[in-house]
Amino acid sequence: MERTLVLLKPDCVQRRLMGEVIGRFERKGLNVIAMKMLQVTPDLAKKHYAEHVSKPFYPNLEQFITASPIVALVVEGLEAIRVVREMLGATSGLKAAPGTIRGDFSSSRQMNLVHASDGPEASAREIELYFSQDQIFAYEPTLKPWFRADDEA
Ligand code: 3AN
Repeated sequence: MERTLVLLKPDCVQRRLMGEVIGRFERKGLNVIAMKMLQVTPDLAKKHYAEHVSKPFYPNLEQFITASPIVALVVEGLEAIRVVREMLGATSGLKAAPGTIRGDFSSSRQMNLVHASDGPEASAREIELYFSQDQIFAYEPTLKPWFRADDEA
């Protein structure tokens, strides 16, 4: 099982797309094991986007991500990090394939609706930024036998 951090960014919340996006993860068979609404502070933005802080586009990125509340989730599933990234599609909504979340609902690189961790190290680091251990609920979904066979783990 893998865990990945997902953020429904300000544009996703403002455009009333939270249910659509969370619904796609649920219908795929992924497990939402933590969720909260929060307003990202400039300090948290700098930690989250540490790799982008020195880039010229960072001030705009920080302005956007701190402008309005977001929803943070921890999503769990087999190969969840790759699976969720593929469900989001390419970074720019203009390049993202139809059928992906960004491909279907975004036409922007900045307002691309959803963030998801891009690897196991990022996922561990990002989950810790947003959630304490007691805010994460590992539970076995009772529907599991209807999502995959026993030998698929
Ligand atoms: P992803 O969200 O697919 O992981 P990242 O982490 O490369 O994409 O980028 C995060 C955000 O940083 C993007 N949504 C965008 O707002 C901004 N960004 C990334 N690369 C550029 C760029 N070359 N020019 C402007 N903004 C960028």
